[in-house]
Amino acid sequence: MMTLHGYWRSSASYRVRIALALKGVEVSHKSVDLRMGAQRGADYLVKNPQGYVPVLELEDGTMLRQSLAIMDYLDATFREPGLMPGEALLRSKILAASLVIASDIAPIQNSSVQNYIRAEYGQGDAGAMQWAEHWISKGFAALEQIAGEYNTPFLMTEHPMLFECCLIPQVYNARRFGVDMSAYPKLMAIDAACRSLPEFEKAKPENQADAPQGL
Ligand SMILES: N[C@@H](CCC(=O)N[C@@H](CS)C(=O)NCC(=O)O)C(=O)O
Repeated sequence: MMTLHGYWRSSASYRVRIALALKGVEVSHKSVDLRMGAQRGADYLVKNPQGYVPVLELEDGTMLRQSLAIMDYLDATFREPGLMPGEALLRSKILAASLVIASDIAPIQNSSVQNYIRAEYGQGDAGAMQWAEHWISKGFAALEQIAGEYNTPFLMTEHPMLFECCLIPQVYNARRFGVDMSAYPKLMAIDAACRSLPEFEKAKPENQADAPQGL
């Protein structure tokens, strides 16, 4: 069985959990306690020299890193249901929307960036929250406009795909950082459609074994 090295509240781990659940692939879960700095331990850096979760460890011990690359591997290995459409134009559009989150929003609002802002600029929690809120809102405004061009239950399709694997964890973060989600009704409709599915329920942070009890 493959092992997912992740953390309950990590949005990049959450993306991969959704992809696994959509494909019905069971893995063993190994928690890397980010609060305790386990990602910087020598035993973990062997798995991922970047010191990030998630890592998907294959049965032969190969370590796959980067959530989008892991989802690409899963999509190529367990083909149904597909996370990406076959048609080139739609494929490019879904990848572009996914990258708004994975490349342009998440990396500048993740916890290590926030910790750096707190430590280096003395802005405290309020400053770090405001920073995250700003960049999430900017990206969501663009995605809301894109979503407005389609009349589908998910961003551009009848079924959840790569984009939804990225969106739902980002919405989870947005709520934590106090983003006013009422400004994004199309994104909220996609969020609601995803939340009604058992695969998304299974992948939720609060349903993970390493989440604190009583969330
Ligand atoms: N681009 C990477 C980002 C991974 C990432 O930022 N992981 C965060 C949790 S969501 C992490 O491990 N942070 C630990 C740290 O910064 O020390 C991916 O998509 O896998």
